[in-house]
Amino acid sequence: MSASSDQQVLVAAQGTAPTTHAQLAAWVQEVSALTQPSSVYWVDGSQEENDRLAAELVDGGTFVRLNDELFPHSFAAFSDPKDVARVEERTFICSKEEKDAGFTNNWMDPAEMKAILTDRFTGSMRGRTMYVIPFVMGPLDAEQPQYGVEITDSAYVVVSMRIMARIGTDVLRKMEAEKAFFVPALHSVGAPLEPGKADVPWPCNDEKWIVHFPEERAIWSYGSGYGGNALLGKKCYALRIASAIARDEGWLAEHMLLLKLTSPEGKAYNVAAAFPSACGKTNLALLTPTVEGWKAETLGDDINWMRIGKEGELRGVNPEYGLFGVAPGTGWSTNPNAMRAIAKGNSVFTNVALTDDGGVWWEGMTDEVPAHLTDWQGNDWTPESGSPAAHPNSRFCTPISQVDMLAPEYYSPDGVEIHAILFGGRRKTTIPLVTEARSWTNGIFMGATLSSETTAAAAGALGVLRRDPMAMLPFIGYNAGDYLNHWDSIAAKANPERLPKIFLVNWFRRTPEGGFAWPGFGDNSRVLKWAIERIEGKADAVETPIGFVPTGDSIDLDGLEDFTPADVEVAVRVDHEEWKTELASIEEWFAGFGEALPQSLKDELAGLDERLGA
Ligand code: GTP
Ligand code: SPV
Ligand code: MN
Repeated sequence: MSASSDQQVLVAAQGTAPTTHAQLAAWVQEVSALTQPSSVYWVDGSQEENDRLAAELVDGGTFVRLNDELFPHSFAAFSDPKDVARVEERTFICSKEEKDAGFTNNWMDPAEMKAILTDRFTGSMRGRTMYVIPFVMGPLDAEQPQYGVEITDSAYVVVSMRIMARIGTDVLRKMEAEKAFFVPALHSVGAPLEPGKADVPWPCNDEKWIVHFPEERAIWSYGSGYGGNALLGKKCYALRIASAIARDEGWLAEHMLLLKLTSPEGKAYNVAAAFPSACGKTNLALLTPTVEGWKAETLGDDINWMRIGKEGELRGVNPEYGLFGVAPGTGWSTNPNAMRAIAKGNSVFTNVALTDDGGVWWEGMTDEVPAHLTDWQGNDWTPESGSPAAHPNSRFCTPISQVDMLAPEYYSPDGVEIHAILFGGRRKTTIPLVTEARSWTNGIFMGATLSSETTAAAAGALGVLRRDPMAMLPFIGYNAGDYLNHWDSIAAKANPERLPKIFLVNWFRRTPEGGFAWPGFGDNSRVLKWAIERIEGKADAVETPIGFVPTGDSIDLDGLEDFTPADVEVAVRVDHEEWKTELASIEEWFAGFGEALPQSLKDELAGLDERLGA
């Protein structure tokens, strides 16, 4: 029997008509013929199914079941040490024309790429189950639900996708009823199991391909089981493919957290903030304000889809369903809200350390370091070991519904009006704690020139300074010049009175002595308070060549020990020499865009040059 007729039998055997959606049925058929799994399974998204898959993952050695009293219904997984983060060098945008991918993306001709991938996917699921996961990014009752279907040969991906996105039969039925378009997202770990061969806990392939076809709205991911490489609803769909859809339809898909703040007077403000990977989004999204009388509520921690509302206001929706947060640095003192969400259970931890009583630990979780652990690579670990117990990009994957401070508007398909946008990066020098943009266009300039030192969230060197426009460098699914033009076009569609104010922030600046110039975490509420008081026209600021920075005493330092207005002045200082160097670096970055750079940003650069003077 040929592989394809073999597969027809399999699909039929799993329920005579698993779907009435003709394109979906055809695609599943085609993929199973190509990848030749031993069975095809349609994911229903139920708790029973999840428990069964988790039990299988425990039996297979992928999952360690955690102590139920410490972390109910929770599991730890440990990846292959070569599969621990997103792989930007192996990430491709395969538009028909190279110029549509632009100079910031890897590109290959779609037909050439399909030929390579077809070869890799041929038989890639042999000996494994092929799971079909119907999902939707954003609420299912949205005006136009954004559907996807991930096909994967990894049960770890199924269990994780159930936390990160709305999945299963409800989604499938609505998709069928609407005969809706869906993004086909194909994933294989690229490790076929030969008959009689034992599986490994974390199958993957040394060769990885994370490939997007923006015109077709399709995703093919091969060789990795980790995070953004494998949970295709997240970065691949909700950012890369969605950004291309958003450009065509006049909206924005952004790498942003969403936070609702209520002032002591009871006025609510929604803040969106774009920081590169591992630069503080989840922490700010789950902030406990240290400043009196202010309330914070979470709307989203990683992705924000923004549209222009009926009154010309900018509105944001979080398309995700869970948190996929950096574990190290998340602790009871820095982020108790995340810790409380995690403690409710129903979580998957990847590459953290195990405690002797069946719990998990990572650097920064508790002030006290356990005397003994099993590190993420399975070795005995003590504080003397000299290596981190948890991988720096280890993650917790937890339902967002478990966040106590979740704003009720999270569930609203219309989202919330955005009142302020922050752009921020990890910079030891130059960039002040906070700077208010001179105008909307000046704010876009801040976003377009955003820069940050690289982190463990992507494979490659750490601490290397790079430009990361709107924190989207690895996630723009098309030409970055077109992306900046798209941002530039938003104002014309919006009500100018309702455009958010834009701020540039840097929680990571150092003092001349080498310590952090700002305490960060919950105290970032003090910076947010200043930003909102700027919107309200209440707080003081100093005009500088780069924008408006707080005066030393305009930041509320009440209750903050050992931190004075003079320290604020250090944190917000605009150093002329540093900015001359920065200007040269921005000129170099802009030169890469050539003619694609919007005129408005050329004008902003010229204005900055002039204001900085000699
Ligand atoms: P991704 O999930 O990769 O997109 O990361 P993220 O932007 O959500 O970053 P996250 O909030 O997880 O923070 C990453 C790291 O930065 C953690 O180790 C935090 O402890 C640290 N961090 C976050 N906020 C602050 C801050 O205000 N000050 C300092 N010094 N460190 C911070
Ligand atoms: C990021 O790197 O920005 C993340 C983690 O949020 S991942 O899902 O792996 O992309
Ligand atoms: Mn992220």
